[in-house]
Amino acid sequence: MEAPAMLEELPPGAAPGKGAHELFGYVGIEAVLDQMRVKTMKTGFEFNIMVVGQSGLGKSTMVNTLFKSKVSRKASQPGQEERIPKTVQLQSVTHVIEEKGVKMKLTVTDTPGFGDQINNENCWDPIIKYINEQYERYLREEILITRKRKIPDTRVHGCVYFVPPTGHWLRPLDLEFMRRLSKIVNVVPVIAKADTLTLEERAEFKQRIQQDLKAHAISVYPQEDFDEDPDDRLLNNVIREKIPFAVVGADQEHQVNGRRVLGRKTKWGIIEVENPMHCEFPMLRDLLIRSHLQDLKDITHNVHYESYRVRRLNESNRVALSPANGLPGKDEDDSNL
Ligand SMILES: Nc1nc2c(ncn2[C@@H]2O[C@H](COP(=O)(O)OP(=O)(O)OP(=O)(O)O)[C@@H](O)[C@H]2O)c(=O)[nH]1
Ligand SMILES: [Mg+2]
Repeated sequence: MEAPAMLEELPPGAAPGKGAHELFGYVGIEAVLDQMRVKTMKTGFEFNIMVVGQSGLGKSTMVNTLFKSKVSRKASQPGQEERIPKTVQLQSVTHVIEEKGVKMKLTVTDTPGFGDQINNENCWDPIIKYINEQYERYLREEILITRKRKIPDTRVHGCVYFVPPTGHWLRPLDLEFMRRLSKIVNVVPVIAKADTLTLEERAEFKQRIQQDLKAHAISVYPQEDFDEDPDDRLLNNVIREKIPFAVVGADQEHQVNGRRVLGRKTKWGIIEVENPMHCEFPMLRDLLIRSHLQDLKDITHNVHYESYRVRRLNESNRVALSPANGLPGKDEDDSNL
């Protein structure tokens, strides 16, 4: 009740802003930051990643790498060999990670690799269907008259796309796949199995991929259009130069100079996945989990989900107005994506 009383004390015509501070004295608005912090700590937050790419590029290994690396500090037994089977269906792994009282529910969705068939037409369909299904789920909760206070969020905030380490250009299949994905989700491309390329090959391949993406107008994360201010642009420009990250995945731990490291043991040494001198997995993890987590969530909600929502609601309106109404099948809207 105090706020309106204070407003009434404003002299008529007094402009808020310049003189407002002296007029009200110290208000202490920054206390809201503490409130937001406490609230986030209580409720926690959800973050969902998906890995996509041709068969055998190390997607499942990368999911394990992510969970076994310092993200969750879930240690594995050294020398324990578990073969990762070929992924045959979409499956999600969830871990609740707690750090300094903040809880994060991290879900990584592993997808079956494509490219095994002679005809790879429409191999993106199951992935695109899954992404849209999560938007649909959220939308259905959101339009309920009695909404949940917190709608469970299964929407994919970041989609890591694995590019085969050919060292040439992007294949038409990868271009088409990423083109379709980038319209509905944040795509973070990576060069898979980067240990198979020399440092020069990596750098050259990276440049070619960047040129290819530009030439085909495929906008991967962080998208230039969504930079919020010049500072943001500066930071994201640095990241854009480094994308796609050349990553190596491993889920085995080894002893190196008395330290336990996650890496791939070869005849000529151990490739440490968490060592920035060896590969760019740490950059990928930092981008996803640390520096850009909230931004990935914001773009998913404000851009990708929003365009899905608008499209769906327009569609429903059209159907409701047309004489032969009846809601469209859920899959029908996937065709144009
Ligand atoms: N050299 C190298 N091999 C890797 C790397 N990551 C995974 N592998 C190996 O590649 C093989 C396939 O790995 P998976 O993780 O099963 O590949 P996937 O992409 O999940 O395969 P699908 O489930 O068939 O799509 C395994 O033998 C892994 O050990 C890597 O970064 N470098
Ligand atoms: Mg797999």
